Amino acid sequence: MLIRSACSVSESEVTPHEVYLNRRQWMAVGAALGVSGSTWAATLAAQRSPLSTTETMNTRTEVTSYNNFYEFGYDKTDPAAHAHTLKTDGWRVEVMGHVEKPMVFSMADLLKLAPLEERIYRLRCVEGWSMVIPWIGFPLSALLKKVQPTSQGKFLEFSSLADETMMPGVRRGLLDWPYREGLRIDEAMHPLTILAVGLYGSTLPNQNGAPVRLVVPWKYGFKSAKSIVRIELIEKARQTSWMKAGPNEYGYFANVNPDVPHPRWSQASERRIGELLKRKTLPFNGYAEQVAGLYRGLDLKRFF
Ligand SMILES: Nc1nc2c(c(=O)[nH]1)N[C@H]1C(S)=C(S)[C@@H](COP(=O)(O)O)O[C@H]1N2
Ligand SMILES: [Mo]
Repeated sequence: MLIRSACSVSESEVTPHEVYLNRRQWMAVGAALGVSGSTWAATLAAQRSPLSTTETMNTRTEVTSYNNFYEFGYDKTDPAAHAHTLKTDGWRVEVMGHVEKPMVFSMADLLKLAPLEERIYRLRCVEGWSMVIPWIGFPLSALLKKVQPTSQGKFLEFSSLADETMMPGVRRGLLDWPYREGLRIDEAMHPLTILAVGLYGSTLPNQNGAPVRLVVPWKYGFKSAKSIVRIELIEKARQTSWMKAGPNEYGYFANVNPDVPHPRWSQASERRIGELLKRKTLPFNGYAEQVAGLYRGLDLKRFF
């Protein structure tokens, strides 16, 4: 049995908001990603999406020092300590399988798909903690529109980089590598689902999944694969790395659900990093209004 839990829903702030960096800083960000200044200039108008939560954000230090990234070790502090060995220059993301137009995207190609937005989302880890993170990204649907899934492209499989020369956790075999995750096509097309390339107005720190990672805010954090190198459109869902690691503990959907306990702990509440008292976990992490319809008729206790 699995679980899911949620944080809280909130009304969006519609006021446009300029991301924090000045032009010179954005140019430096672009150079770090190997993207031309003009591509980044186009992102200067990046605004806060109305799909953002208005809850208080976690600090940049919290967001970048308490992480799960098993390729760099088990402990929450391992990614910040060890992910500096990850090299992201010349990064490519291959999109293939049941698509009309298989493509290999550079970071510059990805940034041309859609304007970048700031999306402040709750992230609820299956371990019982949560954070509020200001991501910079764009809807995954923009990439899918480009490659055009065929009628057989019913699910997506995401693969993270698995390079043992840069990733000590891969050498140690902590999971079945590469880290693999999956979404149903309608989940992938949902406007809340983004590919993130930054946070707090800057490119993604390595420990948060540089240079590009998935963010699916109504699902447990483990669904949001980091440092993605491949997206395959497939006809039947495949087992994910976490399903292989614990078939009774981690389901394919992994929707946050306070009513479905993890076999070893409740998912009814969560600790927001930086707070002492626990909060109630909300169904679909507080995004039920937007996403519950995707699962109409599905027994979420069985399909956790
Ligand atoms: N490739 C990869 N992606 C991953 C993980 C991982 O170990 N490897 N951990 C997941 C888990 S369990 C969580 S909670 C989130 C954490 O994201 P954050 O560290 O940016 O907050 O990343 C997810 N993505
Ligand atoms: Mo997690």
